[in-house]
Amino acid sequence: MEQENKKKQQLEDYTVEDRDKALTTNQGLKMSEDEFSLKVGDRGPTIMEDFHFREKMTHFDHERIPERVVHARGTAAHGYFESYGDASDITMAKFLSEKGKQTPVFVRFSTVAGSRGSADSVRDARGFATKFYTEEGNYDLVGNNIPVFFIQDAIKFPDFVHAVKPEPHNEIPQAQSAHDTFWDFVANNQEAAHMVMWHMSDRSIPRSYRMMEGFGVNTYRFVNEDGVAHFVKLHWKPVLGVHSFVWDEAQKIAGKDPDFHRRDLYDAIEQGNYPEYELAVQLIPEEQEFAFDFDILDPTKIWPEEQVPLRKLGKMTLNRNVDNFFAETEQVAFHVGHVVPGIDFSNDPLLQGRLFSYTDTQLIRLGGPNFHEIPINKPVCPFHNNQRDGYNRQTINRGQVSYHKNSLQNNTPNPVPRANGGYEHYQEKVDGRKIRARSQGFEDHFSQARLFWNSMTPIEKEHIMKAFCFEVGKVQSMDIRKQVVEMVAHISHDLAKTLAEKVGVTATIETIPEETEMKQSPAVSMYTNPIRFVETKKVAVIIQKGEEAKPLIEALEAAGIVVEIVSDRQGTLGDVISDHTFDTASPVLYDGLIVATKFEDALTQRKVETFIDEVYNHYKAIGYTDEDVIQVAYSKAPGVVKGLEAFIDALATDRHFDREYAIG
Ligand code: HDE
Repeated sequence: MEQENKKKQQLEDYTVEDRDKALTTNQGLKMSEDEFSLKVGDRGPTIMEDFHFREKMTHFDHERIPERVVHARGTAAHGYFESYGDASDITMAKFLSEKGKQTPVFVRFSTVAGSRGSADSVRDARGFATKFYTEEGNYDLVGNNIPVFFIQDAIKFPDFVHAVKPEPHNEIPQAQSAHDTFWDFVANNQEAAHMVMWHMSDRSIPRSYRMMEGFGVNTYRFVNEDGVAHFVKLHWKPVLGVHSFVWDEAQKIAGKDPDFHRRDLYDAIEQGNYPEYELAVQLIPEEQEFAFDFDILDPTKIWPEEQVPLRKLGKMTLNRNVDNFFAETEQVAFHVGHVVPGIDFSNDPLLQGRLFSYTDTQLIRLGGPNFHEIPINKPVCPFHNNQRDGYNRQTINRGQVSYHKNSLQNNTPNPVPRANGGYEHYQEKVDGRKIRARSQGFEDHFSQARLFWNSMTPIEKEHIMKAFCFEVGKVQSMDIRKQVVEMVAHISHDLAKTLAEKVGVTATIETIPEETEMKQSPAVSMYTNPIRFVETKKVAVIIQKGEEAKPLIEALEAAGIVVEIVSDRQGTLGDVISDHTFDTASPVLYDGLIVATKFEDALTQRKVETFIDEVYNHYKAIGYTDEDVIQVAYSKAPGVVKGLEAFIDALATDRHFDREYAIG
């Protein structure tokens, strides 16, 4: 249960209710008319005097701010984090210091490449950025749903982003990596190999923001009161488990409901189905920095969970939607440098560059240095310093003094020592020559790409292979296709051979030595230990008459399933309400389907069958009430079942992939 939420209280001071109020200008002047501009005669020109018109139009003309250069498309929610216990043995961060301690949070999920108006279900990594409003200041954990990244050094980030964004000459394609510049970048910057394997896997088409993991990606440090430090990687584990679309479905959803993930999160929270994620940490003591066969500072490497186990620290619950998308979701400003005592950095060269980029980008995006005063970004603890002025300054700092050191104000605001909560950077000893080079430990680009491939179940391998064929098949340049195949041959000859054949290139695969070592990390597979559940899954029920459907619908709802009725019309059907027709609903928007009727009208029945086909082709659970309503071939297939109990069981399995081999 959530206790008092300080952030919620703070935001209330800024939240305005416009309902039942008189319309005024921004100066508070009540207006008698808002439909007509001030004119000379009712057919004459508008006159300059019309301050109301000018104010309204000028405000409108300036409504837009630049979208985020990456992660432009996102959605967010409020919630709280609760610590499982006392983690003071590893970090002095106060929000982790006692069991049951709660901290308000704000989380923004996003896609990376697409513009603000692009579709949610595209193939992409997802951002997972959390702002903890702690008593010691804001702590931002700015992560993704994939644990590695495309590049090793931040200086390449502009190149990578230029390559994945729409191509500059014609701004095509939107929110997709299936184009020449992306794959040209990958083939020529082979540190991307591991990330590309994750990107081609089902991880990059998550079913829901509620059902994906989050990873800090970079290596950070935890430091305790005694100054003892560990290298750490941070993880979010969704309580519902990790679940994905299939590719054909994801592409169709992009058209049928481009807001799918946004809507899914919003609806779940409105319905009281609060998404939950556990925060976990992997710890490597300082003295074991070089004890692994990968470099622990390399952001293209995971720390296999089997080698470095997870320690769970607490749970986050998202329980409140935003009141205003722009004010909160759009204006929230995350930064990896927003830390609290006990959390510190490593020399991971991607992280070092991120430490510069995040504040810098807010300056242009939010229009100046006072973005920390925007309500969503404001800490819930007091903040005092000698920074002053700038565009849109809101704080009214009283007094004569805005400098340090001073005597007029008894030398305050004053820095405080670590013992009193002052942040002190970890005193790492660093020694070296200035050099622009890749560290030797960062040179191996393929071992973990292979580790990932070897850890996949057959169906995951097949999906990766198909994703490669799709993406590389969209590349126009045959030379780039060939380069990608040759790169993939360093990961798996089988994968490279299939790819070469499917995309029509002859590549020199045999000359690349085939790796025989078959290391695995089962934790990276989505399907090795899937979590089965039905609560919050969305099911369409096809009926004609309401009377017979009510008990069925009530039973589904009692199991926590979200039900929508689809029929040949909307509105009252007996004692239930039909939500959709076959035109307003789409089979790709549901996790499962129950067919409870057959329509006499041939055209309508054709629509039902098309609906069933699509749910079937995406391997989703299908229930039927009677043999007459379903085709015989389907009724014998895995995951197509008669009766409620069998359906609930079938729905708990996300996808019945064995269907592909059962018939057809
Ligand atoms: Fe970001 N990233 N990033 N990034 N990133 C931004 O900041 C950057 C990286 C991530 O919901 C930008 O406010 C550099 C890794 C998320 O508001 C920008 C590098 C990871 C979000 C920026 C990286 C991320 C951003 C754009 C390589 C996973 C959205 C707008 C050195 C751990 C946050 C903004 C939100 C946003 C820079 C790489 C996650 C430009 C230079 C790795 C979730 O500052």
